[in-house]
Amino acid sequence: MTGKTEKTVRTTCPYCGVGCGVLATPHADGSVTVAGDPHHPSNFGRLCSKGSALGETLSLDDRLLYPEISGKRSDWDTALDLVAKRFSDAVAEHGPDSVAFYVSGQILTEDYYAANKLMKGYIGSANIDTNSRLCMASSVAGHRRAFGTDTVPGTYEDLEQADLVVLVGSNLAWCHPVVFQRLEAAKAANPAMRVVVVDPRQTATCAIADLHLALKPDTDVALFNGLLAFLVEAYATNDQYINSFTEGFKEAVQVAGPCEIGLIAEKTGLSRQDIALFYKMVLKTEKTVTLYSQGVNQSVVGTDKVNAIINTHLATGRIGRPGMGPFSITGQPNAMGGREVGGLANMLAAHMALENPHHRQIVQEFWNSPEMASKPGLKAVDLFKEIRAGKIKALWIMATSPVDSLPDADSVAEALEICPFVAVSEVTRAADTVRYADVLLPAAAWGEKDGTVTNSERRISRQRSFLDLPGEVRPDWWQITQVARKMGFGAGFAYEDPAAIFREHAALSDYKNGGTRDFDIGAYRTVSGTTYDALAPFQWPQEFGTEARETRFFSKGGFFTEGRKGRFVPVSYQAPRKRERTYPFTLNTGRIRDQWHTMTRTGKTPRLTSHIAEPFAELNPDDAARLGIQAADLVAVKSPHGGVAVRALVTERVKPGEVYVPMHWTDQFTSLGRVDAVVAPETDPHSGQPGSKFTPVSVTKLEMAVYGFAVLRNRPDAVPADYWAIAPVPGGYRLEFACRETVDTNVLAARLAGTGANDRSGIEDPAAGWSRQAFWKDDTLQAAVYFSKEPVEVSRQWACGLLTAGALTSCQRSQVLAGRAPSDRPDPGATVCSCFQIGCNQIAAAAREGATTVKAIGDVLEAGTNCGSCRSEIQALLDEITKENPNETKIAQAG
Ligand SMILES: Nc1nc2c(c(=O)[nH]1)N[C@H]1C(S)=C(S)[C@@H](COP(=O)(O)OP(=O)(O)OC[C@H]3O[C@@H](n4cnc5c(=O)[nH]c(N)nc54)[C@H](O)[C@@H]3O)O[C@H]1N2
Ligand SMILES: Nc1nc2c(c(=O)[nH]1)N[C@H]1C(S)=C(S)[C@@H](COP(=O)(O)OP(=O)(O)OC[C@H]3O[C@@H](n4cnc5c(=O)[nH]c(N)nc54)[C@H](O)[C@@H]3O)O[C@H]1N2
Ligand code: SF4
Ligand SMILES: [Mo]
Repeated sequence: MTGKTEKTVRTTCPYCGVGCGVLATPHADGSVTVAGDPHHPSNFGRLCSKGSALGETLSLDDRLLYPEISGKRSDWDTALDLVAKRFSDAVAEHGPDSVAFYVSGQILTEDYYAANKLMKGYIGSANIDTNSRLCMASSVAGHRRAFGTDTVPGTYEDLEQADLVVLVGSNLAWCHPVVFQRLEAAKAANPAMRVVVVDPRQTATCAIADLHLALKPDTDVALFNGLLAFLVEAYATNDQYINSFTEGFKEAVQVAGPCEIGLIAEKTGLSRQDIALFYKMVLKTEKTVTLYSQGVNQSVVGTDKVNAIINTHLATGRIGRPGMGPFSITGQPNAMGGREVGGLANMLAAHMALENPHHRQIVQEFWNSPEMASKPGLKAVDLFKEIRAGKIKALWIMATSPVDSLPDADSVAEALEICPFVAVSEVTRAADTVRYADVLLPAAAWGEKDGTVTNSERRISRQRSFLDLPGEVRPDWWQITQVARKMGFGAGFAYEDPAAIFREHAALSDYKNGGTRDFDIGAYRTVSGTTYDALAPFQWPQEFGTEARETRFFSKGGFFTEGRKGRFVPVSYQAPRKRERTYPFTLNTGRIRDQWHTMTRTGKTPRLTSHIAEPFAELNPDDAARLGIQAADLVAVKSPHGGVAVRALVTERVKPGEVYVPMHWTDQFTSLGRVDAVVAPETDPHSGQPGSKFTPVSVTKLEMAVYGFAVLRNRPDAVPADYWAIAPVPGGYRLEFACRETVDTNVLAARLAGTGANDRSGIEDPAAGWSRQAFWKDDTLQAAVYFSKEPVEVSRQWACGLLTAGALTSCQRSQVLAGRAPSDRPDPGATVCSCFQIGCNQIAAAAREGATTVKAIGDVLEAGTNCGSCRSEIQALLDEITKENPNETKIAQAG
């Protein structure tokens, strides 16, 4: 990796949909410094833990640098010829619907535009779908039902200006940390502001909640239908808004039924008091924002959840004005850009509708397209079912790892085995889906590519390159353009740079628009390369001839339905599936603070893996006791589709009957941790989005004869154990493992330690079943391996520190075998603050010394003072230490 210059470049973070501006400075030694861009209107200089660690994730380890065919190095011409030929042959023999693209909300708008144009306008099929199907599809469907188009009406500022923020199915503190920090700061400045969290689980986000509604999974529609009825019965609706700008109100109210708090309490499992309190807060507060994310979208009733929420905002007219509105926050950096170019199988470019013949005509005319798709293509889950059934002959996957992230993931892997031709564009070799590629196309990564992304508040920002392209990697837009040309579509794909694509995209958005469509960035339809290079972040719409400005939608109607009215959508509550005897738990899945999806980038840096280094299942203490599971035991979580083996994390944060497993771990980091192998492939009937947060599962203790923990200088080629999980640490790796049968600990330890040591020491007590072994190169530790009959109780933070401790004295060497930190260096405990590597024991100690606020902890330990992502966890720790029941006091304050 080499920097182009030492010049600081303004770019945008490649992770979440907050879309923070980043200042990146490459240095001559290959390192890159990153800082928040103080001028970017999304973050004003802030970055979260993932953004702050970006510079540490850019190494070329495991990077794909050259095209490969069947696992052998090739060259671009041969590889692209083959892709073009296999697609053209399949189309010629089996028709356009026999091929497909599966793309991602992590490619840039220019990449996405080209892919969508090639499939829908030139190949003539709508078989292009994207991982946004797993992410935003229910919001898209809900928006289109209510607004006639996929529009997010508000802005981030609304959250700051609101007096009530309702977070539904969103762990904002961990998943959109910078927006969370903006909210936190606004709440501190406005003591009247209230925050309500609606989530079955107690999350880090609850640290700022005045009220946490831990409802039963998938009962949100009952809660929001009840709210609509409550507002109607309290005469709190905005009749002028309803009458002038909307339709369908009466029917929606009728279907929602009367507000019977007792019944709602029964359905949702919430107390009557909490429900009444919540409803009254909404009633009283004009400036209400309801922000929602995957607890809403990823559900078989996701679209209904979205409309149940939107109905309450239409009924009160609280939409599109400062401080109010329904707000679907996006996950990926370019989820919105993908929607703008029509990357979903049922959409058309520039927010036009595939099912609308007039729209199809506009796009075909503009593209001068030979063959337009005329019916929706296959949505992701169906697409992979069809692939498995042999119907799809050629598939191109780009910037997503379906064998990890799609439900019923083992069947997805089988589908890829069956598919006659699979091309994968990727940046890394260490991604599970790469195994299934016939052709591997090395893609340019963040820092190497140029283009635009759109964040959750419709703000378009530039990603700019500041590194040279390593090896032969090429950006995704280039790959698509080349294949299109080789398929004979050169005239439509004459682009020489991303600016040319952006210009065309902008021109299409204003082509025959005249205010009939929400997405309009006509102001950029003639943008020059230089202006594009210097493009400052702007919000859409920005019509031709207008200046960039702050924009909101629908305060005075102007919806994009036929009659320009907003639509109330009647939604009836459907009780979630009952738990069966064999699968008595509900599996909930999602994210953790410091990892990004399948960890191909965030899993590379010790700073980010130090927060949580192993896959886990959060289990309620009552369930754990009943099942004979203790903290740190290993458990199997299984459904009829598949299973995972993960560490038990026994916690009150989840309710009895529920279990939470993160989505991040793949075969690259653990033995059996791909949670989507367990998730059922059931989808919402309107959006096709899978219900990734609700799968009936069983949970059982895994009986292990031997447990182990090791710190290793080098990563072993294979771990001969039934369970293992590995993570990088400074100077090497940490490894957790366990074996069902007893093992020869000497042999296993030596296998893990690998070569490189010239000395070995060890102690063991075979009767008690433990053994500890250390491998040395002179006096420097190469590996320390600990075995026990029970989960190993060695301080992880201390042991990991041994790899960077250099040469050790004989006294220190004996401490390694004792498995204990010396008393003058107390165990810091599990890392809470990843920026300053501060552990929970250090925070507890400081709290006992009187530092009982987050600020005081920051003053003494620095923890929480850089990116701030850990502040809600510090607060939770302090609450625990000071033995305050946060929810009770906060409810009392709010009431
Ligand atoms: N650290 C980190 N941040 C990320 C990402 C990441 O991988 N790591 N990914 C990004 C992406 S692509 C996305 S889409 C976003 C996702 O951001 P979020 O949606 O905030 O994250 P999740 O953890 O998937 O799920 C949110 C919450 O939904 C709750 N939930 C489950 N079932 C229900 C239910 O029935 N009702 C309600 N009300 N809530 C429920 C879960 O308990 C969980 O706490 O995060 C983005 N940001
Ligand atoms: N059970 C469960 N499953 C889920 C979810 C859940 O909450 N629970 N969430 C769902 C959601 S919301 C999402 S968004 C998905 C995310 O799931 P995925 O999209 O599968 O996850 P990523 O790890 O982000 O995959 C991106 C891949 O693209 C590669 N890449 C990075 N940059 C580039 C580039 O510029 N070009 C190319 N060609 N490749 C690149 C990365 O190395 C990585 O392998 O998971 C979904 N699956
Ligand atoms: S909040 Fe964090 S991950 Fe999201 S864009 Fe900002 S820095 Fe990146
Ligand atoms: Mo997502």
